Order: sequence, then structure tokens, then C-alpha cells
Amino acid sequence: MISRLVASTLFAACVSSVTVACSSSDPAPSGSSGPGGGPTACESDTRKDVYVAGLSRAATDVTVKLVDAKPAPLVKGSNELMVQVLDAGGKPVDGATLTFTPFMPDHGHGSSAKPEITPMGSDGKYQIKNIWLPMAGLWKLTFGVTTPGAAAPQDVSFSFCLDG
Ligand SMILES: [Cu+2]
Repeated sequence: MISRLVASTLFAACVSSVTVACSSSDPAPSGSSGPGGGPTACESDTRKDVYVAGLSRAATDVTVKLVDAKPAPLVKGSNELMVQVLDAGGKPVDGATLTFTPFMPDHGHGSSAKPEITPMGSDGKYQIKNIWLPMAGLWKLTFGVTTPGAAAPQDVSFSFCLDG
């Protein structure tokens, strides 16, 4: 009874603020489904991707491959990714400009931390540090990739459900 009240109060605070991340504490007891979009069991979430090294997603002219994650799979809290950007022919692309945006679609908010993106300078690899995912639940991670000479970025997204 009390935990349901706390969970719905936190959820209300969560949806009312777009730019400020929600509490890092998990308001629901593990294993329970929160009311109205609170933390839910990841097993039943059909929108999620299951992390494996080498998982890739393609946009029209570009593919982003997740080479490595620290930790693997990703967790609630602090994470790092190493990705590889490939062109339509599967050739690694160096010199691209990347943005990285974590977002919780069920709560309408992102992360308060700014990811640090470092091109490795070879093999189309880019490192993303300071990926701060403070809540359990589904996170949509979107890469905006502008390849050299391209007029506009292309978005490539992965969705991971994090347990509390
Ligand atoms: Cu949230």
C-alpha cells in the first residue's frame, strides 16, 4: 500500500519534468509491476533488444554496431559503450560526427549526464563514456550519425530494459 503510493508519486514527479532525471532509487520492490508505467519486469517487455556484443542496427546509409559494453549487458547506473560505424557497404567510417541520447519513452525524460564521445580514429570506432541511466525500465539509446559529407544525421536506436 505505502510502496504503491510512493511509486505513483515518484512517477508523477518523473513525467512532470522532461529535463531532470528521476530519482535514482527504485521505488518498487523487485519483481513487482509498478502502476502506470513505473518500473516493470523487463522479461515481459517486448520492445527491448537483448544485448550481445556485435548487435547492430541500420539506418538508410549507416549501421551502428555495438562492439563492447562496460558492463555487459548495460545496467542501471553508469555505463560505457564502444561502437563501430559502418557505411551501406559494411566499410568502417572514421570522421563521422556522433550524438548519443538516452531517453525513457515511458516516462518522457532523458539523462542528466552528458555523454562523452571520443572517436578512436581507426576502424570506424567511437567510445561513449559517461552514459548515466539512473532508473530501471526501458531506455531508448539513439545515435545521431553524420558521416563525412552527409547533409544530415541519421538516427540509429537500441532499446534496453534495465532491471533495478
Ligand atoms: Cu524514468
